[in-house]
Amino acid sequence: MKRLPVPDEERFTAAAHSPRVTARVGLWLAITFTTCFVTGLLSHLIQHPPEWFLWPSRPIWLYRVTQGLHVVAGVASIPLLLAKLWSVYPKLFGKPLVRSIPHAVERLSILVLSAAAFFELTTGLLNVAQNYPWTFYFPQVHYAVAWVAIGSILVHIAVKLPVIRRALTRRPADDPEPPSAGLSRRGFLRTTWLTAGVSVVATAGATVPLLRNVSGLSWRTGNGTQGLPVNRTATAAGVVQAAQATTWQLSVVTSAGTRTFSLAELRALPQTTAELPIACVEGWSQSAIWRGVAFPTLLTAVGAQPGATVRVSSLERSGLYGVSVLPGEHTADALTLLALELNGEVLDLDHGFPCRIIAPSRPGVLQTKWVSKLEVW
Ligand SMILES: Nc1nc2c(c(=O)[nH]1)N[C@H]1C(S)=C(S)[C@@H](COP(=O)(O)O)O[C@H]1N2
Ligand SMILES: [Mo]
Repeated sequence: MKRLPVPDEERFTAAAHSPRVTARVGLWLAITFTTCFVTGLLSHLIQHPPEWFLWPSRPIWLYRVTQGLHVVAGVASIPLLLAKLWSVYPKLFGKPLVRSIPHAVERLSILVLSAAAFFELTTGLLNVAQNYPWTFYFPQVHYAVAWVAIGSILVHIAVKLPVIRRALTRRPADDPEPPSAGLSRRGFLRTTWLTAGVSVVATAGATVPLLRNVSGLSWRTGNGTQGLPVNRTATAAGVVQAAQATTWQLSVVTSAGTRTFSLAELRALPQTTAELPIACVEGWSQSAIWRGVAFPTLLTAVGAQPGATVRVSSLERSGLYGVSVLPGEHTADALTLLALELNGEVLDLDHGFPCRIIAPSRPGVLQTKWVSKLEVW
């Protein structure tokens, strides 16, 4: 007698190839991906604000938290995604390849979803680890693919809802562990949570001061002059001479004309001291004590209104971060500083000497260093 061939799908006997496991890991993945999407969208909007968008300057740690969450949730997603793919991969061998139109849509959406998710996690991780290997290309593509990822996740969840509901509501007694050598479902899930947890702790120190010493992978914290990391040095920015020139002055352009200030004149204005974090889009953040001229003070001194929009230009001509715009919420905030000092010393050249922007709840990329011109709109 001829034996029936074993269906391909059933050759995979590990306990973790089960909807119970897939749905549980999937639930967590949905949470981490949504967190990444929302916080990433916020970061994008802050850097490219449309007319209707308003990002508050308080609490001062707001961006530090949203961007820290972005990176931590992204890191946690890596083991979760791998675990989920591992639990479902035998399905890829299911035959026939396409059973119906909905089934075809489902398979296609899973392909797009996995590709987009992998792309987001690897580009994000490399960006965090390597300090802008793709300066310009990265943020745009990472942002565009995020929409593809979230869209295909929604399709996937909609299609799978009945399976997900069944898998999450059935009691283990109704769905006993299959007899199999190797890791049980529970063991697999525990290993997955543990790996995700360890990954989080390993990177969270980049933004959570208490974890700094246990986070092996908290890149770029504490190294750099005056106790703060430096992403772009004065040498890399090509501003060493211009920043130290005795002729340096700050131009402030208003509708009434241009006022210039020497460094001594800036120092003679009333000074404000504030503890504020630098919160880089890469996820690291670190607090420091800054001292300088508050924007409301500076704007009043040139006859402009606090709350006006200010365009900030750096001495740096080549880079992408040489110009930034301070919106009204920030120029009206007494903690938005044109900083002259850091941690009790004159600003180091690498931190933006003679002066730099430091404002509460703002991405690091917008904390422009080596400022030379302010235009008040
Ligand atoms: N002119 C200029 N300002 C800049 C940058 C830059 O490349 N050029 N990098 C920004 C980025 S990405 C960050 S995170 C902060 C880091 O500030 P720090 O080097 O003082 O820590 O500076 C910001 N200011
Ligand atoms: Mo940054």
